[in-house]
Amino acid sequence: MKKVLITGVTGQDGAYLADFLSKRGDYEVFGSYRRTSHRLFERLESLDILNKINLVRLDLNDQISINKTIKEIEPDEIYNLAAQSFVGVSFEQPMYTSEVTGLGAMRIFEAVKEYCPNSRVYQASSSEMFGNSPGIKNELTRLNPESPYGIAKVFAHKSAQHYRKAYDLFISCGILFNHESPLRGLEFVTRKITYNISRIKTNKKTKFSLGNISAKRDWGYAPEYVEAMWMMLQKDKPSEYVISTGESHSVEEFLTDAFEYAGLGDWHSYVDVDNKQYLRPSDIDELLGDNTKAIQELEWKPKIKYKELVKIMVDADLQTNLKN
Ligand code: NAP
Ligand code: F7E
Repeated sequence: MKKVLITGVTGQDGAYLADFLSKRGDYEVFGSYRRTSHRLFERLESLDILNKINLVRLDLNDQISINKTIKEIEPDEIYNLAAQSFVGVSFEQPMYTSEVTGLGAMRIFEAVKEYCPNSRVYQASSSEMFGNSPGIKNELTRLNPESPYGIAKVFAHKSAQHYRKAYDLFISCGILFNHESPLRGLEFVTRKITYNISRIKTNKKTKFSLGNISAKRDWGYAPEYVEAMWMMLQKDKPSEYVISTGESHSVEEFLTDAFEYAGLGDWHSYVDVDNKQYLRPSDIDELLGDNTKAIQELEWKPKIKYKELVKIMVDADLQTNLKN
């Protein structure tokens, strides 16, 4: 059995990756979480895999816990998914975001260099690093971040490349575009829309607010994206890969399609937009990814595209809300 460590196993991607790897049958899965005053394993429970994961306590702000974990487990593969991942909050907490999302990744690479240099490492890079660089984005597009989160991810991405070159570590970076699912955090725009639709449908709410609905994103399906992470670590050499669907849609389109699919019709009577609370000091107009390298070198291809994703997320939230 190979040993794998997933940092951020309580998050959306951590849960799906743990599910994928534990079902393969050839991995002993270790997943890291940080100590809180309440239980935070609902995603792992919803996938019915909590008892398949060896949970370890680790905080990306604490080098000691990182060193101890990596030294003790000596993982064959490490997926660094932990981060302060919400772009909106990164404007309010730029230093904290830099500590966790930026320096936190470097702390992992440093521990790998010292204690486990043969581990293969996946770093969760992000399309947010491109900012408003023009056109469709690939692995060579200029990094031009528009948020403290994007800046922290660039730091982590460049650190990954540095540790790879200087110390010959196997670190691959997945430049993932937005990927969503029924397990997406409630504050991200797609889930916010589908969750609120389910509340409106069940008469628990009448209205909600959004910010900039003209922004366009390349939205894919999270369970497929975690498989691409694994594929990257099975290659002979580490590299960077854009993972995207190659289609972009605006928040307004998502809103329109989700309301229509849920049978609520026109969203205008339920949603107020351009609400100051949700507008960012700077935003990215459009993120659209060119996934040619992933298709050619990883033989990875997205199957679930935008329309199907809207349906999956609306159906899942409606089902859960009808039960509660
Ligand atoms: P997520 O749902 O927000 O999960 C983030 C995970 O990081 C959670 O398990 C969280 O723990 C953990 N975490 C936060 N701060 C930590 C700290 N100081 N120490 C240790 N763990 C900490 O994010 P996701 O959507 O699964 O994304 C996974 C990774 O991919 C992130 O690095 C994100 O930035 C990156 N990414 C995501 C997307 C996307 O569209 N989803 C696209 C590109 C890149 P708690 O549960 O305790 O909060
Ligand atoms: O925003 C606009 C918002 O927060 C998408 C993270 O996983 O993907 C994600 O970051 C767009 C933005 O995702 C609301 O201004 C309008 O233009 O769902 P989001 P994000 O910022 O693209 C990248 C690739 C990551 O790496 C990140 O970790 O939607 N928007 N109104 C809104 N966004 C939110 N959250 N809430 C609103 O009310």
